[in-house]
Amino acid sequence: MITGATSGIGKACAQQFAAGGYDLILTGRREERLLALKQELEQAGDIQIHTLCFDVRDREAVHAALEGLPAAWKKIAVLINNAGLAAGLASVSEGDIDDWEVMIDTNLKGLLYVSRQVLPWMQAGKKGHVFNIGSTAGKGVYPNGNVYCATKHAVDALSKAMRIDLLPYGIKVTAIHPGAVETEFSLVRFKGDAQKAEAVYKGFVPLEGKDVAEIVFFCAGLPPHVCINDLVVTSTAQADAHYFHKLI
Ligand code: NDP
Ligand code: 8X3
Repeated sequence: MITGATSGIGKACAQQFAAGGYDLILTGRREERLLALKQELEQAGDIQIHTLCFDVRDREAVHAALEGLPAAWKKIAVLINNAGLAAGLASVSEGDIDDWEVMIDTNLKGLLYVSRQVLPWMQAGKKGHVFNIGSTAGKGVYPNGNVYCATKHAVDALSKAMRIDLLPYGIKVTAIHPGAVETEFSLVRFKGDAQKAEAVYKGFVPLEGKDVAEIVFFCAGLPPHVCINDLVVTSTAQADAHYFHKLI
């Protein structure tokens, strides 16, 4: 099951796991994209795709969508908590409080709502693998990134905590912390301003969604006794949350 499969890292994970023969539950708010991806992936391989259209911020909708899954689909082997976003880039004194709410509700509470629903099913089967997509912004901070960075620090903390809680059930928890990946992320952050979004990836070769997806797939394929707990991956031009070597 992949949250936020309509774009970027989540979509690339869907393509990667589909190519690896996994049946998939794909979620997001943009139904037409989910259906197009389902058609593309089912045509390409002998797999089944179940799509669920909901907003991860909507606690009732998360519950209803997942409870409504047919029993066979509730045997989730891998959960990729990927849905997330940044909204705005401004100092704490100037930030838009609505943007803060959206980031906290999506990146933190949404991840919790989905996990709260799926984890008991994994626990019942005494196996499973949870991937939380954090960020280099969860390991360090950068100017005006304040609340986004705080949500990703929280994802980092939750991943550590989930790992401990799930240890008795043999469930793996892998936190993946990518640096800059060229997706719709910056377009969303800058509210559709394509020029601002493109500028983020100028002067260096950023990661692509596929780069992250390949790593997630590799981690998911490790033997049952091996777990990569925490993984930071950046473009070769990025050293940490803040420091880039850009040729511009
Ligand atoms: P995209 O904007 O390309 O994709 C974001 C995905 O999240 C979309 O599928 C979107 O689906 C989904 N999503 C967002 N809000 C909601 C919501 N409220 N309910 C349900 N789904 C939602 O960005 P990325 O692929 O880059 O981002 C994926 C994850 O990776 C995020 O958690 C992001 O923070 C993280 N990340 C991104 C990096 C980057 O540089 N791009 C680097 C490090 C981490 P829809 O709009 O259809 O609902
Ligand atoms: C997304 C990458 O650098 O915009 O997490 O925070 S960054």
